[in-house]
Amino acid sequence: MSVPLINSRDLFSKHKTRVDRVVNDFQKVYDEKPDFVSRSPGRVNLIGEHIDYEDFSVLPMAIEADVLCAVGVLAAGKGLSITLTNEDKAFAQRHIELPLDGSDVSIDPSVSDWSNYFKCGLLVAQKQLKTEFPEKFGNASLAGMKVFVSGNVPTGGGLSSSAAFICAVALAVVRANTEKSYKISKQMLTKITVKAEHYVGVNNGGMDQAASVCGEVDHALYVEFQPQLKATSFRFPQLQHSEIQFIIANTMVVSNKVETAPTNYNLRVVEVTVAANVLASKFKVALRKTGNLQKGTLREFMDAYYSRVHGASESWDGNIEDGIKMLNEMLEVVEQTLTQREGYTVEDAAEALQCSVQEFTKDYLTSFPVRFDVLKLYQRAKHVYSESLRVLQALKLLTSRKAGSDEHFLESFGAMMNGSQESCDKLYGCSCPETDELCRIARSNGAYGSRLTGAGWGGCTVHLVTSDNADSVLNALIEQYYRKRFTEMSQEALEEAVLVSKPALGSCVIEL
Ligand code: NG1
Ligand code: MG
Repeated sequence: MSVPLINSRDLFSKHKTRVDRVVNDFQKVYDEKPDFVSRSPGRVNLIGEHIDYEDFSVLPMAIEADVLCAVGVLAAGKGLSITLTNEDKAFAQRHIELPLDGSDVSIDPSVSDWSNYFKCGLLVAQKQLKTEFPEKFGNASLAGMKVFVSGNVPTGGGLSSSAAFICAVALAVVRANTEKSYKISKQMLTKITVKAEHYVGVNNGGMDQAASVCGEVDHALYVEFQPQLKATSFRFPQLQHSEIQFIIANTMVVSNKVETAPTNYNLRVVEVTVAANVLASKFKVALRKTGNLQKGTLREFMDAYYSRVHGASESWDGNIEDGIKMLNEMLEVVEQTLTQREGYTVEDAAEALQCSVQEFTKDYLTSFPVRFDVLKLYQRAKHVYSESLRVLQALKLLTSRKAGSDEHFLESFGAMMNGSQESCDKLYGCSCPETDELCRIARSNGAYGSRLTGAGWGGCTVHLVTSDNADSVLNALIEQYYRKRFTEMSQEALEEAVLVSKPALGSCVIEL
């Protein structure tokens, strides 16, 4: 399926107002009309945190908050540069010179600047265009562009403003450099943007891009990464008297992913990678080690272990019941194998992998900067397997709900969300006191389940409610959290910080 092309006349009024505004703003800055607008939304992850980079499936949905890029394409001979303007004055105007010979733009990950994210989207789009149209783009520059960006996904908030921005940019670059008849597929746009943030030093998985690109109105997504990337959309079950809803509440604690990566995000990726390899080495199974960054995942270990121990010729095919059985067995294996509960020093880890400290350092600690005293292999692996198990249980509950009361459904799904939060906090160490507080308030005022969403260490939380009790949970959060902590907060800011969210459309190009 290709990324949709939508005529601005067909947009719903709320979206239309935003698109009209960005078109107007473009005109004010550049004194001409843009050619088109590209759009990509943020996402909220319902369950399945920190497991996408281990190739386990996740359950996110795209949200209405999004990033819009109004684009004017420079005609041939009118310059090979990109001018970038952001509606938010905190992000100053930038110029990017496009290399004449079509070589890559340079990205310096040590400098924290918003234009780096633009360059990430630009770079992956360019690589794709070079692969698909080598004659046109092999040794030649892309078209110059004027861009006006407007985003309302909170940054550093766990709603994936970065993926929304990068996906909107990559889409804009492809659109600006191809014929009108050319349409990029959702799968291709996801595939190329998944690795884009690696250029700014974040070793992320692919959930955010898949959700942002593939989102559908009123549908959540089940995103699988193996054997290939696949997003299946589904509706929430109908309740008898009310409707399932999700509240998103921002802690207002901003976690800058790039700056905190060495002790937070990238360190977790290292810990689970080392855990997978220690398990593989103990059970004498081989992991597929492809490329420089990919050094084996807990999913690969699970597949390899199964083939080896159970003599199966194939690995797990995604069947829910089989997956539940296998993940339970993995939890047992972790319990018995990763016995150093207090953590592994570099020496301990090297010993477990039967290699020297130098080799260990070279293999695991040099691709992305990390800082730690010990690697918590037991805790991190236990989180990944138990969280993946919860995703399958949640999916089963969502898709095969025959009998059972609404209350039973809400309580079971909520319990999984609460279990996820507990695991993120205790085993993965990615919660924070503000997140805990929002979850406590929501639960004690009727939310069925509450958890952090996105990478954590601040950012947003998500809460399962129904249309019957959404207002009372919302009010409790406002009174007991926001009004108490942020006495000066405007109504507008409050409405952005805490809201009932609906599954929304993914990436699209808007024709004017
Ligand atoms: P956020 O915090 O929304 O950027 C990050 C990763 C995801 C995933 C989640 C944790 C990026 C771009 N995204 O999401 O791939 O690993 O954390 O589940 O870093
Ligand atoms: Mg992000």
